[in-house]
Amino acid sequence: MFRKTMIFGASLVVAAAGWMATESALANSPAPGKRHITIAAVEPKGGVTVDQELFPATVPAGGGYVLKKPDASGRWEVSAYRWDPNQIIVNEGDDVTLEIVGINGAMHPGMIEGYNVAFEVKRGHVTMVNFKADKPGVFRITCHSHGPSMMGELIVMKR
Ligand SMILES: [Cu+2]
Repeated sequence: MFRKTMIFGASLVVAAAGWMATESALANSPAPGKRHITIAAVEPKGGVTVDQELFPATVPAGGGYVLKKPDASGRWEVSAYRWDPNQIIVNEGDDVTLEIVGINGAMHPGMIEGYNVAFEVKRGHVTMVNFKADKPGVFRITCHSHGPSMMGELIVMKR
């Protein structure tokens, strides 16, 4: 009986510690700070020959999806331009720096909608984008040349 009580008591302590950790995380959202996030402009690619998989008729328009017709050996390729990562989460009030490197694609004319922050990313170059996250909400990060696949989200959590 004593042993059972001890185990039960220990479980209660563990449960209480877990509850307190959750409560304190919710109660103390971090003070506004500096955030530095690295993003890459990339183009993942896949390919196969027509004897294994049929060549698809189309991909969505906009420049973000690229479909290469079968070559002499019957191999076709598909790729999509992307921001990687494509979801950026910060807290309201943060000073944000996005360090964006161009890996694939000659140039990406980008925009954070709602914040009216425009930028250009060139292959082999690093573009620094600085702004204060003073408006909570979800804002699209677009590339004018590679829609709809090169679309990310800036999520600014309300303080
Ligand atoms: Cu682009």
